[in-house]
Amino acid sequence: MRFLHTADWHLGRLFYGTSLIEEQARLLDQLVSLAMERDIQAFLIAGDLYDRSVPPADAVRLFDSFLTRMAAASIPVIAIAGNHDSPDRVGFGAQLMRDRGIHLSGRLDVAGQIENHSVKLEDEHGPLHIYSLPFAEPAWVREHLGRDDLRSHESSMAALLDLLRDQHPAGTRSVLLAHAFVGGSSEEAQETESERPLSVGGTDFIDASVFRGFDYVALGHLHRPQRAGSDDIHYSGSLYPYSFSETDHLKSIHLVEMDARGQCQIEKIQLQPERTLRIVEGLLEEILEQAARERGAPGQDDYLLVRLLDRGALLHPMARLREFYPNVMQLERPILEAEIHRGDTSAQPQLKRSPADLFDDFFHEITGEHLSQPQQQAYVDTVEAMNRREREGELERETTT
Ligand SMILES: [Mn+2]
Repeated sequence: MRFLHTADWHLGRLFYGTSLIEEQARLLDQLVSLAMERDIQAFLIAGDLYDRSVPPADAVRLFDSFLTRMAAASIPVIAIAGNHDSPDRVGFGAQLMRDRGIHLSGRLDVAGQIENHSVKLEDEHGPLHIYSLPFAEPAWVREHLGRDDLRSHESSMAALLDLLRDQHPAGTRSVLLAHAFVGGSSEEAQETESERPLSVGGTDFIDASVFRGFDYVALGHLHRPQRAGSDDIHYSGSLYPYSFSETDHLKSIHLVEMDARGQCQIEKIQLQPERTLRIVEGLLEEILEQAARERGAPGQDDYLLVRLLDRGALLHPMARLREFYPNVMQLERPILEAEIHRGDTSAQPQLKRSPADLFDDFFHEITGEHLSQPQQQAYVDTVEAMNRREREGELERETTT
């Protein structure tokens, strides 16, 4: 069995207010060509199909065109909703599309039967069962399974996987699609700046051992391609770098070849975006001189973070840079920032702190006290309820991070 594993497309993403839809469309063209050339038997997408629960029309059109091309080529597509997707919107028409080999899992619904979350494919070695678990908050799983003990992402996932294992025919091969934060340890799992945390308070981390028994686990959520605690569990990484913390990633797609015993050979195929993200660092005049020399060379319209190492005032640096580099998205002045924040150790690491910790800082700033346990819980409950409403499409969120 030969299949492609990809994830975190984030179609419709805005990057500093600029739509990336053209880049995304070109990359999907590459994926379709690859699927045909390598004669794959299934195409897996492990969540975050869209960037928002209410995606822009051009993103929906692009996904529609992708599915249509795959159906026309008779290549089965198995896709799940991620934490950025609206479960019901992703699930629209799912029953109708199944007959055409398009398997979309939007809302998690495993009570009693798992038909909507499993696809049986055949190859020369026999059957292969592909299970798809869309992202679901522990609160939903708890209610859905009527299990009051499920309080964490890890215990919820473990309960769902037990259900799948119970129904899996012994001796046959299996693949699982999931959207979660998984690894050998939370320190090893490498996050970037473009993932939205799955949990506001508490931990969203799931130990890789919870996934034992599946021949291949195709994960989405972490945007850096990586192995997750075991040789059978992988993140393909995102379609495109969605933050400047990802400029060193080689974004790729996993071509997986599974043998008769379920052993997998993985080939990472690199994606070739036309415009990419780059960081340019130096003195303003040096950067401008170099840009003038290289005028017309490829890469000038890449999306840039320019880190200016000058001291003192500069006149219109952004406008001057954009004469050569039209897509400068962000300017940084690390030396000035270091001077401003000298002695203020909280300035930089704040980026890495959880929303709950930041809120506690704010509360402390205002009241001089830290949040009590019940207050902390009230904060977490409120934000989680807001996130849930946003995914359900009841609350429009204008800005995406
Ligand atoms: Mn994502």
